[in-house]
Amino acid sequence: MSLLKEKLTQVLPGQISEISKFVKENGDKVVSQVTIAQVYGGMRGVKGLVCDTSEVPPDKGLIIRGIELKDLTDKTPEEIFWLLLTSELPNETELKDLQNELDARSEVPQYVWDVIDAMPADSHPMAMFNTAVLVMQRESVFAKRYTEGMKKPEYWEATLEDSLNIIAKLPAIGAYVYRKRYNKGPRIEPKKGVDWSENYVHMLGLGDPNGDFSKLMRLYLNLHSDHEGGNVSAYSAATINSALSDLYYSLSGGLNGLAGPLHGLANQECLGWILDVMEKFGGVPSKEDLEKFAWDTLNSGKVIPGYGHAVLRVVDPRFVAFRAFGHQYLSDDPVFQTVDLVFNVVPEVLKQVQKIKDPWPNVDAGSGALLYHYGLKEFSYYTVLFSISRALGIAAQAVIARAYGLPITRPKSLPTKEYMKLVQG
Ligand code: CMX
Repeated sequence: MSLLKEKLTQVLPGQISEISKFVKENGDKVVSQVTIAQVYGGMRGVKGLVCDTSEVPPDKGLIIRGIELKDLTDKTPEEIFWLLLTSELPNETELKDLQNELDARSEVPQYVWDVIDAMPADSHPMAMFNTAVLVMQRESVFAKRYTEGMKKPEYWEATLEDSLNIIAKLPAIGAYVYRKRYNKGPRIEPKKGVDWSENYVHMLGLGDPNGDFSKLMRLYLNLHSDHEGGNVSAYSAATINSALSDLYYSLSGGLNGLAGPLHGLANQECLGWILDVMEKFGGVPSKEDLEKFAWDTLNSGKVIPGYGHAVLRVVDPRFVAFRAFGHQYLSDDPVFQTVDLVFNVVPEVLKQVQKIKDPWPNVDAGSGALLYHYGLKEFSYYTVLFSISRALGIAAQAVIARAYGLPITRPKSLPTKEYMKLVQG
């Protein structure tokens, strides 16, 4: 048995009995009221979901299992995955064991490469990546064991198996999508004995002479892993998984949501916006030029990508971490300098637009410039990186949900005329 499964076998029963006691004793307590504005406003702020892996207080940003992100930026994604699942960081032996598990499960079936090869050459990388996840559904341990009559208390174990099997393969799949989609040459075989992020960098084939790109990749795959339960990708995946559709179906579904320009795809849009600015002004713009460009974007009815958030009301700590990396490793890079200037100018512009609730940068505002610096210049690819990371959170949330025995998700909808009647009393 893997040390991760052993740990979960120890910690889950206590959490499950605490929750069942809590619900039994407090089942009729009211925790949220819903206004008509919220019904027609994407359910903003409506408390009605549970997510124990992480939380996002509007004034703080991401907290994973009680630890603020700023205290986790030096961790590897594997450590974050362990933390999301178990509420503790792994010790050295546990981490090594998890990395060995991932190594052992990393071989991607040949048919996945064949399916990617068969897709039109101009497919979006997200369509290629999500198709690859979905096509592997036939490997699902959960689906197989479910048809064999698996008992409900075992659902989480089968979901953990699917999680490890999928996560182990994502760097190779993501790297191949990159090489295939942008004609970078043949697939590169994984390396043995390196961590998840370094292996991904190796398989992308862009080179990493001093190891800095692998450092960025560790940070990138760490920072995008989880963002509580109500964002589009996490919520969609959890809803699909609640129907006991296995993790291949639910992860692929959630990642399709991540492919939207208001969610994960914003990181590709964001670098595009920065490069447009630089092209227009022949390099790093002046403050005045940038301010005008921002207003032109807004006045043309477009959003400024990388700014604003549905929940956050402060600078996203994930942006803070990327910016710190930029200052440490590439402060001379003009694209990064432009990102930094945008951070100084755009919030002041957005503050003047009354309807915008959060004028601050989100996770997508700076990451593209860093990837660009290390030679990953095809920004339509960036959401694939986000997906590889977000798979950690989606998988962890699914394991926990199945351990808690949460039922199928089924909120209530009403026609507009019924809401009108309700309001009229
Ligand atoms: N530029 C221009 N307008 C913006 C804006 C921005 N960066 N952020 C918000 N607004 C607008 C909204 O489009 C909305 O306008 P309408 O009422 O005309 O539709 C209005 O301000 C109110 O929006 P809000 O309540 O402040 O924000 P929402 O919760 O509705 O939306 C988000 C949040 C992220 C979709 C929005 O801020 C946005 O579109 N930002 C740019 C895209 C982006 O960076 N997305 C990545 C988010 C990170 C992630 O993936 O989770």
